[in-house]
Amino acid sequence: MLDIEAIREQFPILGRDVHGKPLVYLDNTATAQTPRRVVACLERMYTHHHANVHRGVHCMSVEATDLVEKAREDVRAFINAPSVQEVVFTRGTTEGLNLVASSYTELLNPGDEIILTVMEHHSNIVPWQLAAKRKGLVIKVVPILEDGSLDLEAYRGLFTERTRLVSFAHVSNVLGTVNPVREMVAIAHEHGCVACVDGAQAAPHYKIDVQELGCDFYAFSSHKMYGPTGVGVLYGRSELLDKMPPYQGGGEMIGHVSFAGTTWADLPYKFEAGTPDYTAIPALSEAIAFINELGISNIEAHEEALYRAAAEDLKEAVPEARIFGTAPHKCPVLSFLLGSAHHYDTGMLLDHLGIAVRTGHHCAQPLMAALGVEGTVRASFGVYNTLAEVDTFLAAIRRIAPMLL
Ligand code: C6P
Repeated sequence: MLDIEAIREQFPILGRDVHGKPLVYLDNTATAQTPRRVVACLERMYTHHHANVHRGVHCMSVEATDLVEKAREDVRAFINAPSVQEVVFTRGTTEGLNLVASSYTELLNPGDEIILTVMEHHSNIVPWQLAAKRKGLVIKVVPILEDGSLDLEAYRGLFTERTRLVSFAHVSNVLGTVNPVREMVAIAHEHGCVACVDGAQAAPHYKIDVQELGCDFYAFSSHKMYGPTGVGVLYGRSELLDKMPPYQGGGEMIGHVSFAGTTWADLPYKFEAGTPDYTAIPALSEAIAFINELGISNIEAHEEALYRAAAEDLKEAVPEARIFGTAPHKCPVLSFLLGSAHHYDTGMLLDHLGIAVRTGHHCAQPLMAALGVEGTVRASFGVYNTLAEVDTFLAAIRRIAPMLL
């Protein structure tokens, strides 16, 4: 059992008011709040170790470099990657996916096929569209079933002898569906394809073991898992990263530069052009320690209880409520509409009562089209949310529903 009140103490922001009401923060899927220890680490980096990494022989640069490399090892252990060479620091999930879409597709040929799913975030669609246009690739899309699960039969049916890669979300940011990654990766591998996983919404909630999942690439963001903004991780299998051309050029990623020709640094630095966010990277490591100390399965159980309470009582509070995403295995994301009320109006009224939810298409317009809606209201839970906050949320829903319906 987690001591949620003690956990909340670590998040000073949760004590603030919004429009004169105590904040109820239910937008964790967009960004989770940061505990004091993460903020303290950022401050320490600026006040004690603020020097560029991998460059200086001076003490502070060496310290900052050591902290970044320690964080790389912490990330490696967090996702059980075989080697730190396979842990690339990025700006976030979006950059990780762009890296793969831009660089891996250089190894493909016109007419080769890529499989995506209709539930993808735009950051796992648009980079592939850009690559498809550049390289003449064909994109195929897996549909969803009524409950928001992926249609696995359709997935199997999309493979042809030209399929080279699949890229899909571990967890949908709208439906909360947890996809059967291991099975989907195994199917991709049976067809000789590479499997890339968008782990943005899984990393804060579930144990990630890239070896057990079997995936070739796995991307996630720090700011969704109680870490600082501006940093993310791309795991890539070294055999593939070795074959891929650099994504960006600049300092750090080179072996030797001359006008006659330039060589690349070893992994992972070949994919880390320019000064990394060396203040945020150690703070990500602090967020990992926060998660590990609480225990990811305890976090999962607590959030599951919050989600169940909210989803069950929402239907009771407002019979006209429509919930999007009811797959048996889903994470604590509650996407809904109150009858025909506009998602924006619902979100605005909730905000005036101090409750932060996200509204709109959630950067998943093809999914919205498949659901036949323009947008939804999304309440998403983190480890510091309480059942009392779920009650506040439901009381607010009961109060605003008559104004909207
Ligand atoms: N989803 C949401 O409110 P970045 O912005 O790079 O940290 O993460 C992008 C991203 C990629 N994949 C999935 C499944 C995501 O949910 C996100 C970010 C946020 O749903 C902000 S749009």
